[in-house]
Amino acid sequence: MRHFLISTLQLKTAKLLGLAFILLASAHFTFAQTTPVVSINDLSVGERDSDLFGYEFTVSLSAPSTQTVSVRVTTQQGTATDNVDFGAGTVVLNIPAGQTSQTVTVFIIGDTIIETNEQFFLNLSQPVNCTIGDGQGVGTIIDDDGPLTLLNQENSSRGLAVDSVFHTKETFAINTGELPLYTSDHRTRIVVFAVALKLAAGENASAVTATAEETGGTIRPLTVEFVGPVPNMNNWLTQVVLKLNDQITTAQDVKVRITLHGVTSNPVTVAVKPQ
Ligand SMILES: [Ca+2]
Ligand SMILES: [Ca+2]
Repeated sequence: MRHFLISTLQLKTAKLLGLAFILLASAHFTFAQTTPVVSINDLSVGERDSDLFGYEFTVSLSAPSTQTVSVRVTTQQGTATDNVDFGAGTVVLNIPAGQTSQTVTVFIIGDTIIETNEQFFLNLSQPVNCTIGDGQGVGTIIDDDGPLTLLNQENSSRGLAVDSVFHTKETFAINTGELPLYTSDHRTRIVVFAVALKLAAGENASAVTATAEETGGTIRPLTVEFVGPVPNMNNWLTQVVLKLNDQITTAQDVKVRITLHGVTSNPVTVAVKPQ
């Protein structure tokens, strides 16, 4: 792994802010004759509340080359601001012969300001021994300081929810009888997905409570069994596993809410049915 320093001016800025703005690049191995096409991916990343946290973009070749390939990668601010929301900089990536990708780490600067999601860009230029395909990576910084929010299905008040074992969608059977045999109580667990769910240090699922509001208005508690990040989502999405309550005795839509630190989320609708 190599460290690429940026410009002197940016470094001075970095020192002023007490931050070290560097891009890290690391190479991956894997070989071709024709001029490869170089591209960069897009990323959505979680903001966090303080300090810097690095996220890796991947610059990849359409095929390995027999020559060293290089391309310049430069950050560009969009709604996200240079050296306020992310560490700005530029770096020349060399991809040695036979290799097909390198990663570029961009450091996101956490804050506790409520704001909209913000974007910045990573632009590819000055290709050597390659041509540029998708030359712009879009970085979206997902704010985590706004209201605790459960995700809906697109254009719907219905919750984004899946069975925790089978990943099937609603309707969810509350009591699955003899099947499945994964739990002795045969009660279904569902996963709902939240943004801006921030556990304090040392906290776990016990800090979160959940309810299901029946169509008649009765509030049923739901046991919160797990709260944690969704893997490979760069820390912006949290999964919450809820055990359904068999005091709900008729098939219906219920409104699910979660609460953390005295703040309750939006309701999302989920269809359930007793077995
Ligand atoms: Ca934040
Ligand atoms: Ca923020």
